[in-house]
Amino acid sequence: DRIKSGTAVPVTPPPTSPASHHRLWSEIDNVVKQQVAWARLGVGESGTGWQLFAEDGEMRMYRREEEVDGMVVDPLKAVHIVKGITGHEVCHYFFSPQYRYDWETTLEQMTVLETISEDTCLFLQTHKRIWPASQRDVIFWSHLRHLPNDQDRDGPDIWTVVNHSTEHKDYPANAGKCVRIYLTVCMLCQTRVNPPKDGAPISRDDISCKITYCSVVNPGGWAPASVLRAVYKREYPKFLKRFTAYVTNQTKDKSIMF
Ligand code: 16C
Repeated sequence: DRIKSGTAVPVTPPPTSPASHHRLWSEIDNVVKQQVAWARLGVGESGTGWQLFAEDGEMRMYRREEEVDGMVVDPLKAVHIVKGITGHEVCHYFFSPQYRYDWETTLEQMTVLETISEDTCLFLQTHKRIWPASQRDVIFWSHLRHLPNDQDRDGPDIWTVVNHSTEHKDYPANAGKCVRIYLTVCMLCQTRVNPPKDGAPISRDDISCKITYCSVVNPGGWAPASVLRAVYKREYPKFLKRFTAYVTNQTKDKSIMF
């Protein structure tokens, strides 16, 4: 009301994200930067230290065997190349709550606890129980970010989604039937475009997306190591194949979202 037309309004630089005034912002920004750097390293030329445990077409999944206090926390890195989709599209479907039940097969219930901004949400999820362990739940913030390639004009932009565990006063850990798990997940995407020679518009045949998916999940409480390793060896490949097929299917008749 007090700003009448013609009144000078102080100009402040725009925030990097609409979420930048939130209490979690400095953590979000730090974890995202770390995770992007970690994902960009890939598994190295020779894959040193990384064990290949699943392979299907262009998809490769690697893990390191690690335990903390006797609990399996094996870090995972996966790389995949999918034709016909962009990194922006992959991240849009991975981040947005309205699609999650379509592709997340281990999910029992998802609640959006807070929409911090259009690129940042707080989620509570319960997942299916694995016998003989207790059911698990998780609270995490999820942040979608576009990193334009300023240095190398021919290099691809990056689109990324980072999910990282946090706490919420209304949902204390291990208070009900679920054991709280702790996770850090990064989906990092680079789109490659093969420009058509005749100057024709770019079609889905001309694009592919390189996906790097990194994850560390701490089961939060007792679960047999053999069961845990058997479950993730089955579930991670299933997830990445199903999810990318979902994105391909959702986007095939839509215009390309670069
Ligand atoms: O990144 C993924 N999804 C995101 C959006 O949901 C988000 C959430 C990740 C939750 C991953 C942990 C889920 C563990 C639940 C237990 C598994 C139930 C299996 C049921 C079989 C009937 O980042 C995609 C995530 C892909 C999930 C792969 C599963 C990884 C298992 C790790 C071991 C968890 C410990 C379970 C202790 C009993």
